[in-house]
Amino acid sequence: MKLRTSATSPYARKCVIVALETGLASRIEMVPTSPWVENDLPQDNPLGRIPVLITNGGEALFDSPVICQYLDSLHDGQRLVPEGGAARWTQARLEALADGILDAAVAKRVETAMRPEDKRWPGWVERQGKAITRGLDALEEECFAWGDDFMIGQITVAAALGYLDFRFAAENWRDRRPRLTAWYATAARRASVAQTEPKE
Ligand SMILES: N[C@@H](CCC(=O)N[C@@H](CS)C(=O)NCC(=O)O)C(=O)O
Repeated sequence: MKLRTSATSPYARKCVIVALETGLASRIEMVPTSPWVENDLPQDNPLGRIPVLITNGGEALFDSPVICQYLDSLHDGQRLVPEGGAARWTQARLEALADGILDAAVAKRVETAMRPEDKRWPGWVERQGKAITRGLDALEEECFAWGDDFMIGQITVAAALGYLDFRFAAENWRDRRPRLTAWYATAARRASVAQTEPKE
């Protein structure tokens, strides 16, 4: 299998964490790909986004939730994406919440760091910022219930918090969120999380 990935993409990071947690990483060739430069990425994903997983059968899978589900179907260990029961929906919702924080943070990053200054829209940045704040506040309320779980929902939360540290460190998401801060301090020590810290 090949994973089109980048060391800065939090969505790709989710997939690599799943690969490490499930022991599949050695079966995946990492193919560094930037979605922002002209290349053949659209041949694999018409949306021009990473991550994309090319299976051994040659199928190109995207986006990150689909790739994580696929990887989780390839091992015999503890499922990271629960197959059924209440846990399935709890994890799916948490993944959607953390992916949504990421979507807002990536949109804010594009608006503040990539869009030409004369074309920026401060109201859009403010809207994304509010979504991030509300999402983090929800995680602060909910994280006490996670216990030792580190499944697809918590993996996505770790990717989201790591991205905020990477791109928006000055905004200090830890402020007034002691439970989430403590949870992430523990999660960040896992080998799969520590090894995938984002870098330029
Ligand atoms: N929902 C997608 C989001 C993927 C995504 O937005 N990836 C970014 C890199 S972090 C990208 O490729 N952006 C290029 C673009 O949107 O044109 C997923 O979960 O994989």
